[in-house]
Amino acid sequence: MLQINRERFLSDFEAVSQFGTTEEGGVSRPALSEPDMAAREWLKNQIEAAGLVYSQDTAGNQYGRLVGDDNSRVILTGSHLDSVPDGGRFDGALGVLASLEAIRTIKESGKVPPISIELVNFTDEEGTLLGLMGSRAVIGQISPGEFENPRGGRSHFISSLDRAGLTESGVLNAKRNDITAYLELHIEQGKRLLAGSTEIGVVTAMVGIRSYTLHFYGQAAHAGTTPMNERADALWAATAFIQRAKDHIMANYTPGVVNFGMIEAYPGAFNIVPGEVVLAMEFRHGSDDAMDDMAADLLQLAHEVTNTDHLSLTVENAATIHPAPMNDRVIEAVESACSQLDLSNMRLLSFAGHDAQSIAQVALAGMLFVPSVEGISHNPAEYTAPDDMVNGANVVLHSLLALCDELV
Ligand code: HGY
Ligand code: MN
Ligand code: MN
Repeated sequence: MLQINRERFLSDFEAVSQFGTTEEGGVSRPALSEPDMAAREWLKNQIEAAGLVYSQDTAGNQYGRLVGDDNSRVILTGSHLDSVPDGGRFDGALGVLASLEAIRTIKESGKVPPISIELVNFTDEEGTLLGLMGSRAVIGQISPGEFENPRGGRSHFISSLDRAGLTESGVLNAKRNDITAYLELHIEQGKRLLAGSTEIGVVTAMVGIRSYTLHFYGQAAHAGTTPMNERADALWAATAFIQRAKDHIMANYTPGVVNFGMIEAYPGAFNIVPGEVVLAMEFRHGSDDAMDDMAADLLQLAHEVTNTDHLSLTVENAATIHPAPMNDRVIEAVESACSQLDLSNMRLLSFAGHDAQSIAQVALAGMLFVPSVEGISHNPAEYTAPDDMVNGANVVLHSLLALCDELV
C-alpha cells in the first residue's frame, strides 16, 4: 500500500518549525509577519523542488498543483502556516506539510490524477489580520467594510499587506470557481481522541465564530483623591461585564463558548482611574440561531453594566464566521482511508474554526484530526506524536486517491 515518505515529511516539519521558533518550543508566526514571510518562501521552494506548479493569488494564498487529466478543476488540500502569537508548532503547519507530502507521494508513484490536486497555504487563518482571510477571499466572502475594523487593527492590517506586496482590492478579487473538493488535516486541539484512544477524528461540522470590539467609556480621574463611590471606572465596568457574560453563557448556551482574549485600559498608569477600556470578545456555537441569541444577550448585559451616569459603551462587529457541515462524500472517503490503513476513527464536531468552513460553502469539504497531547493548543506546549502525524498524512494520501476515483 502506498505510504508517505516518513523521514522527508518529519524533517520538513522540523524545518518549517524554525521560522518564528520561540524559546518555549513553540512558534510565533502571525500572518505576513517576517517569520511567516520566511516560511512562505521556504514553502515556495519546496513546492518547486517537488516539481509542482507554484502560484500565489491576490489574497496571498500559496498553491502547488499536480496537474491532472482534467486541469479545469481541482481537489484542494492544505491548511495554514500562520500561527497565533506565541503559539504551537502544529496548528496549521501539520496540515500544509501533510498535504504537500501526500501530493509528492502521488506524483512519485507516477499516477496522473483524473483532476488536478492542489496544495494550499491559506493566508491569515488565525485572524491576526481579518480571520480566515485567505479562504474567505477564495470564496468571495470578504466585504470592504471589514477592512475598517479588522480583528488585528487597521494599521497592522495595512502594514502586513504592504510587507507581502498585497492590496485590499487584491484581497477582494481572489475568488476561484474551480474547486471541486477540499481536504484538511489538523490537530484536534482538544482531548476527545485521547479520551477514546482513537487515532483519527473525522470532522462532521465546525462551529461558527463571531467577534466584537467593545469600548467601555468612564471618566479618567486621580487614583488617590477620587472617593471610591464617585468613580466612573471603565475597567470596573468591563470586568463586571466579563464575569456576568461568562456565567450567562455557561448557564444558558453550553457547549457554546465565549472568550475575552484582549483588554486594554487607557490612559494606562498606576495612578489614573481608567477612562476607557477596549475589550475583544469572541463567541462560538454550532448554530447561527443560537449565536444570534448569544449576541443579543451579551450586548444587553454590556449595556446594563454601563447604564449609569458617566459610563457608556460602543460596540463594533469585527468578524462573522458561519458554522459549516462537512460533506458526507468526503467524510466517507476519509473513513474508508482509515479502514484501509487500519486506523481507529470517530466522528467529531470541531469547536475550532478552520479554513474548511469557508471552502465548504462552495465545494465538497472535509477535515480530519489527529490527537493533541493533553488537548493543549494555541500554546508553545502544543504537541502531536510523530506516529500520529504520519498516520494523518497517510489518511490524507488515501483520502485524496479515493476522492480522485469518486469525483471523476
Ligand atoms: O480560533 C480558531 O478556532 C482557529 O485556531 N483559528
Ligand atoms: Mn488552525
Ligand atoms: Mn489556531
